[in-house]
Amino acid sequence: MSNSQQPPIRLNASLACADWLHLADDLAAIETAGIDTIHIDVMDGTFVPNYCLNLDNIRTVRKVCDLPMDVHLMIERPERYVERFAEAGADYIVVHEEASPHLQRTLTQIKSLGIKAGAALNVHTPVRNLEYVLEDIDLLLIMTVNPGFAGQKLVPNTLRKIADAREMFDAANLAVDIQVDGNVSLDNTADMVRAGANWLVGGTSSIFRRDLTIAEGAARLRAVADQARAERTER
Ligand code: S6P
Ligand code: MG
Repeated sequence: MSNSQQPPIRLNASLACADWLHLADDLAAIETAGIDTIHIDVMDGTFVPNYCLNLDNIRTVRKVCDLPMDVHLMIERPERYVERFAEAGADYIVVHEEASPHLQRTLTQIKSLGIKAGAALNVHTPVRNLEYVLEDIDLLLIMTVNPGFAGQKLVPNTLRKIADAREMFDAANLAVDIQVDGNVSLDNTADMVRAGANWLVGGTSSIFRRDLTIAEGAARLRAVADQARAERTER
């Protein structure tokens, strides 16, 4: 597959990092800033040592925001809940390979609800674990930190994993979105995009920084990503 067929760069705002005391303002700013999607982190306190957003949060956001929502389920046995997240308004549901004993069945279940299906990989999980479900995936989420918390540092070996994943999709002639999640900062984004990522989850290190507005953070993230994509295309 040629580089010109790579999926487009997309900016994704990680809503857990928004200012929840002024959520309506932040949602309006996200839409005005030209951000493509809203990233919803869901945690169960077991698969990851934390709790985060929930079904009611998604329903509330859906009422006031038209942007597509991707729901990142960091929960054990996600197949128990995908129907409810679909009903709540998810456009993409992403489940972890490590939490889904019958991943192919769960991806098929998500698609049967009329929404896009994604698989997520923890830092230590190799891309080859997805080798036999490539055609079932609309989106691959590569964790670039250990899931559970915002504000962490990039695990550097995950850059190699992004490149391995893009190579695997190219070899299969599939233009699948590769989403990166965790410390997708203004410094790290160029390396991620050059490696083959196209869908960027922005949290405290880019879109929701204390020293920048949402519009400024998003504009800088987009500029860094576009430049890196141009460099990748020239290769
Ligand atoms: C982490 C979660 C992520 C974070 C996001 C934070 O478990 O899945 O979506 O919310 O990565 O971004 P940052 O820039 O603070 O690392
Ligand atoms: Mg996430």
